Amino acid sequence: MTSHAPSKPAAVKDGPSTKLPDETLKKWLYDMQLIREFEARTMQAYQQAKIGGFCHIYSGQEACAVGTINSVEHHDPVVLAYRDHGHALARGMDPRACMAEMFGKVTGCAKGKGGSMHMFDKPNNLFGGHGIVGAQTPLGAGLAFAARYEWEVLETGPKKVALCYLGDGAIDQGAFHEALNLAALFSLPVIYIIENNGYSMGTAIERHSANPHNLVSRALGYDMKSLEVDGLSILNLYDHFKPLADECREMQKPAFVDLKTYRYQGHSMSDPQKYRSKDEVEQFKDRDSIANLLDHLMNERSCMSEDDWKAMQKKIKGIVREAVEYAEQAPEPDASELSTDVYANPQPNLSPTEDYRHGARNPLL
Ligand SMILES: Cc1ncc(C[n+]2csc(CCOP(=O)(O)OP(=O)(O)O)c2C)c(N)n1
Ligand SMILES: [Mg+2]
Repeated sequence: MTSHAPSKPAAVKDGPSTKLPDETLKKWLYDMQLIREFEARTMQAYQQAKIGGFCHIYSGQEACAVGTINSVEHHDPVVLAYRDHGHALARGMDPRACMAEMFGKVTGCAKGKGGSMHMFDKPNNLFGGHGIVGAQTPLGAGLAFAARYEWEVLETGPKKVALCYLGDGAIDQGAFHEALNLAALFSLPVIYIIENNGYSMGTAIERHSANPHNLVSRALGYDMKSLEVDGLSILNLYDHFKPLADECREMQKPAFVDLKTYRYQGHSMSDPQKYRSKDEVEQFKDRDSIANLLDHLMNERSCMSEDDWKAMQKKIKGIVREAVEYAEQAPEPDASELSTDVYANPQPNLSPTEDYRHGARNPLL
């Protein structure tokens, strides 16, 4: 049994979330419930063999994606691991494109070629889900390098901060530490967000990681700012994460965040979950992030009624049902698509300047 999460959410006292309008918090509730409903229908479609391949469900972790993505600007790049449907929806991906991708259909966000683990959406600055554990961590540094280079050297873009998500199972990967080192050395504006759900597949964090209750100590080794926060309360998360994200953008420097969370479903759709008890899952469900925010809106802000909540749930059910129908009806990709998109086209606006290409000193050092 994992013991990684704090026992109850920390209270919010005059944090930045208290100044947010009711409508913003209602939109967060909507986004979290959209993810929850989307995942329920994804599981159903998977069980009906309409979705194939690996599929990892995000239910339980919704506050992490919604709280962090809403702490930054839409132009800030996001890169993540394979448990990626929730982030894609929180970033604004059309649920139909997300579902069609899982169905392997041509109208999916990656033309049906990526599937569940590879949600990619350039217009929404979402640089993909990645299946190799930790593989996205150097990409996070690279996205931050490009962003800072565009802002500082080319003077073609605003100050940005990149968000790079990974699981607790990725923090002991070599690539992760190499990326942290470079992010600190080059002062890259990237936040490494550990969605610490306490398990790497069926292995509890106490069994897969040394010093499992002090993940932020990894950041100390790189003299990097860090934060450990309860990721089940979206308000608490926002109150701590938002100022950090603002600081990373302003100072153009990296940070490391240990977000304590929990997943309700198994690691993937084919996990019998023998490594944890039903009681443990129920204990976390008692602290559910959606119920937590709903309670705040109904009883503390008094800006939502039972009927409002029912109407919101009904609307979301309709949107997700429509996404499934859209995915079912969309055409399969043509066989000729097998040999397209294998290599990327050069990205002229990300090319280094001539000086830098010919071995000049890294302009960001
Ligand atoms: C380099 C590498 N090693 C092993 C795997 C197999 N694998 C897939 S997911 C996973 C667990 C990762 O857990 P975590 O990072 O905590 O993410 P979570 O599934 O909890 O979101 C492992 C070991 C892999 N995909 N890549
Ligand atoms: Mg994990």
